Amino acid sequence: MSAPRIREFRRVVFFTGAGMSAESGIPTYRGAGGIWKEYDWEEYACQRAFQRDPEKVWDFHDVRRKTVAAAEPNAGHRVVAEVERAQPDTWVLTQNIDGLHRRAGTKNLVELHGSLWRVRCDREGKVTEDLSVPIASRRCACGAYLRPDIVWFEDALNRASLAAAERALEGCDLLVSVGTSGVVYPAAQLPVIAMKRGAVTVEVNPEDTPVSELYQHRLRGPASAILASLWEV
Ligand code: BV8
Repeated sequence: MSAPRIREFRRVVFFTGAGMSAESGIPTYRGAGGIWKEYDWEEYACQRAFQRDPEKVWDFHDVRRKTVAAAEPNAGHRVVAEVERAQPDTWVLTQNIDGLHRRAGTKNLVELHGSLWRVRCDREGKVTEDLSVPIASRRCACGAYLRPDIVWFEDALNRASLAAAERALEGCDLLVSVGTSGVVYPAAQLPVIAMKRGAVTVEVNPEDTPVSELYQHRLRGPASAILASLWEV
């Protein structure tokens, strides 16, 4: 079966993971050079670690802010944003926290795991955008620590984000999964909604993943080249 052409569909959903930003120089989580190989998430990226040592968690997240701030959206992000400009019913459901889809111009965006560029008061829960690198203040005006507004392991995902993702998947006619190992739940479960609704499904990844067999088309290669080929006239 030849690869589907994005221009032949009206309601496209891109489901993206860390591999979408690999060509921007941002490390993925698993596999070669994965961030969890260098930093144990239980030490640096979960509420328990934050309660235990907020300064250590902030030091780690300042390193990530610096890495991501130096990165640019890549050609793959730009194709995804171009698809939305041409086909307004396009949605991007990303597990990434780097903000690169937004910087590339994507508007219909659900950040399932939050964003490195938002912070939340650990006492009041108030969320604000903060682009400072390193973070200008690690504390809220109320005196409590700010924490990154990121969905860490054992954090529940935002219900409104999940509902928006489910709505997009229920209505899509093409699902393109890009650069995800498909092992983190409940996000990993979301593509099944589109599959059950009969959408055409594509997996874009240089390697096979534990969920590859769920997809009708498995396109092996880097995100930017494959997405460009799916979008070309
Ligand atoms: C929840 C935050 C419940 C951001 C992340 C035991 C204990 C505790 C929890 C669990 C447990 N067992 C199961 C769970 C549930 C857990 C889970 O799923 N664990 C897995 C690992 C077994 N899930 C959770 O904890 C979730 N919360 O369940 O809460 C609850 C419910 C109600 C009330 C209270 C609580 C929260 C999940 C979110 C965790 N947050 N990180 C951060 O700190 O960075 S995880 C991390 O994984 C990122 O968010 C990331 O987005 C996500 C998925 O990873 P991928 O994006 O797929 O990246 P990965 O590196 O894995 O793969 C990259 C892929 O790209 C590869 O396939 C590679 O081949 C490909 N690639 C490489 N180069 C390219 C490329 N592709 C294209 N082009 C290229 N050039």
